[in-house]
Amino acid sequence: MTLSDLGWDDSFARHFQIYTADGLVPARVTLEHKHAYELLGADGAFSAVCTGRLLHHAVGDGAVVPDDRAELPAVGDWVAVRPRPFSGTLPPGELPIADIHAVLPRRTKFSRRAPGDSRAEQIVAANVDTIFLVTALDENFNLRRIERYLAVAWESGAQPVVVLNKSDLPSDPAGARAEVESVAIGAPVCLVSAASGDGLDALAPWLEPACTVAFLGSSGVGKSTLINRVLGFEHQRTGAISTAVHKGRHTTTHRELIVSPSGTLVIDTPGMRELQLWDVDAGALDTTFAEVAAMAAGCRFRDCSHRAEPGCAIQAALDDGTLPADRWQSYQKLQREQAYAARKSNVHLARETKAQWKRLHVGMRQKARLEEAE
Ligand SMILES: Nc1nc2c(ncn2[C@@H]2O[C@H](COP(=O)(O)OP(=O)(O)OP(=O)(O)O)[C@@H](O)[C@H]2O)c(=O)[nH]1
Ligand SMILES: [Mg+2]
Ligand SMILES: [Zn+2]
Repeated sequence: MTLSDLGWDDSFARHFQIYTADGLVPARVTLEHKHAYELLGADGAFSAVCTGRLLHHAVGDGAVVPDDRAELPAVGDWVAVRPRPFSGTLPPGELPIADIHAVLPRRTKFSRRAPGDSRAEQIVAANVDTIFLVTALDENFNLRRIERYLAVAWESGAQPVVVLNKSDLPSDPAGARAEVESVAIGAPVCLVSAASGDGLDALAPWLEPACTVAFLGSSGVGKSTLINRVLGFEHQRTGAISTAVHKGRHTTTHRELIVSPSGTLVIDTPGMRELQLWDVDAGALDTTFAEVAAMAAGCRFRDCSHRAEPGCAIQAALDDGTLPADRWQSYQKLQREQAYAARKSNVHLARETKAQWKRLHVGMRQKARLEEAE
């Protein structure tokens, strides 16, 4: 495999230039364990760990700064590595080892607030071209969740495509699709059944060689089943062994990048229980809710709060039903969450800046003292 088969391009090559003199080589992260990674490069696969320096930089000056986890490699990342020299032959099944020295700037990133830590950003997948937002047409079906996923997907920089799976289940799949189309502005909607194979051809335009596509969505919607279909073989075991409370289910536990036989770079992810916004800017919300933003532009007052002002286009649209009340509520909810996330990350940023100043200051004082002593 060449680097371009793995999605490498001129822009990554430019960012990599500073590492070539050190004898580092580029590779892409294909699997993320807790503290170890698997990589794929021009010379094949590696098992890899981060250098102390990368970890140290990532976690700050001794103190663990959770936000900076986002600076550590994630699946889909391009990294600069040094393969460890070894002689002889490796035992079967074992990969040569490499040390990760740096993470190249990401072209796109899908991130969320890390569960259980409101200040930490978690990168779900990096350098993705297309995001398949997978929902199942079963009891999991929820328009509001789709809006939430779309907002994060637009922010990521990748193209979102809504994949409605399990079209074999409902009595009116076309009706469900129309409902989704009414909220998924700017994102194609594909109706498929991974079980029967129906509609899968519609995904082909995004499954080009050397393109990276990530499957995201709640647990059990059929991401791995769809991926097995795309690959044409069973990479991940899926499905229920016993239906009793998900016991024995082959639920995906790791984020993983798989190269399909036709050369598409496919990322499987474990189902997400919560998708809390992380630094989604107002622009991504306005893309997701394009028609709401357009309506609001028609309000008489530019700073209209859309509550009781005269000439409020939003209130008028709510009254005559052009704007469904639950879509408006969903927009407001995500807006509040976005404002909250922005405040949180600003507080953290302010604290970081202060810490940096302090370090700089201490450094300067030390230098002055040394100069005095000389
Ligand atoms: N009826 C029906 N069932 C499906 C379809 N696609 C997947 N399933 C079933 O849905 C269940 C979950 O499928 P998975 O592919 O494991 O779901 P997943 O999204 O990968 O789940 P996690 O790995 O936990 O995130 C399995 O029992 C599949 O057989 C479909 O199109 N129709
Ligand atoms: Mg899975
Ligand atoms: Zn208004």
